[in-house]
Amino acid sequence: LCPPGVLPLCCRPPAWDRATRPPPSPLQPPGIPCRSFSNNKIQVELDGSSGVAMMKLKSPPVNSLSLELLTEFSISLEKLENDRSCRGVVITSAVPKIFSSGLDITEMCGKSTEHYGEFWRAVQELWLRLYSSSMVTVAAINGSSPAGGCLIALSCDYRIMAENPKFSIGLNEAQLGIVAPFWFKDTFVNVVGHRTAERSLQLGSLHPAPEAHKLGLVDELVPEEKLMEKAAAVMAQWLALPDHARQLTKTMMRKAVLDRLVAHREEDIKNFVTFISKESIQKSLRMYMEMLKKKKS
Ligand code: CO8
Repeated sequence: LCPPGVLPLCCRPPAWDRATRPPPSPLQPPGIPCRSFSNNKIQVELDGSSGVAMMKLKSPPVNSLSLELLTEFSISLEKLENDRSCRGVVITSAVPKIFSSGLDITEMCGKSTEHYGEFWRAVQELWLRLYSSSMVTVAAINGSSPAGGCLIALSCDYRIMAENPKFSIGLNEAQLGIVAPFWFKDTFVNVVGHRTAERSLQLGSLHPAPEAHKLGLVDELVPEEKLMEKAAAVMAQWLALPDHARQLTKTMMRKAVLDRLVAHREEDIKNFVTFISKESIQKSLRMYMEMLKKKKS
């Protein structure tokens, strides 16, 4: 039970319905830092003095976005969003060499249609929360970041990537025989522009870090050991501005894309379930998983 005057998380308006941060709770005096928290899949530490949280994905071996990780990710963002002392979040990985391998393919293979529906709703939920976040969001990309991993990074306000050319990033869905949905595409276009997005999406390209930087897919490259220092500096620059002006500007830039999914959410789930349930698509995904396993041996 929540204390009087505090809505439970599930009853609070989602971030994309709010132009600015929620009013302070009478039970939470300003200046009190929220506790750090972690679960099986995510570790969050909030620095009360700077108002910046460090969120680390820790789901080895490759931080694939399973239903559990997606859910924990959304809950963690919601907790920070509702904490007045938190103004920004750096998203990074606790797994060496991998930021996130994207959606967990095993969640999309050989499961029931109900499961596919639940899974896709969780993917939508995370994107809606992250893309509409009123916090400053910085992706510190310390490893490879294909498909859904790239979407997480694209949804942030700023992307800094470790300059290792072995790390790659992109929306490679076409390589798996699947199609990135319209809101993945919209998010990509908003970062790199139409032409670059069109070519990269059709080819399912994974861009090595230096190429990703050239295309504007990531904003900066830094040596891996400087990644967190750089993220803190970028965060300080963005937080130097008044929150409300930055938040309203962000809403203005992103609202049309967010509204499009909100308006077509159920239809998008239906489309996903129909598409992913097709035997031809299931076969492509199974072959892709086998290819990943063979690559090892
Ligand atoms: N999901 C599930 N398992 C995965 C995934 C994944 N996305 N990625 C890797 N794994 C598994 C591997 O199969 C392997 O399993 P096992 O140990 O049992 O053999 C284990 O994780 C480790 O993988 P690797 O040995 O390949 O690890 P490496 O460090 O050599 O490479 C990479 C890491 C670069 C991340 C590599 O694993 C890779 O390229 N993975 C595939 C990434 C990918 O293509 N993801 C796309 C997912 S689809 C998506 O996100 C958007 C879908 C939109 C759907 C729209 C439909 C309408």
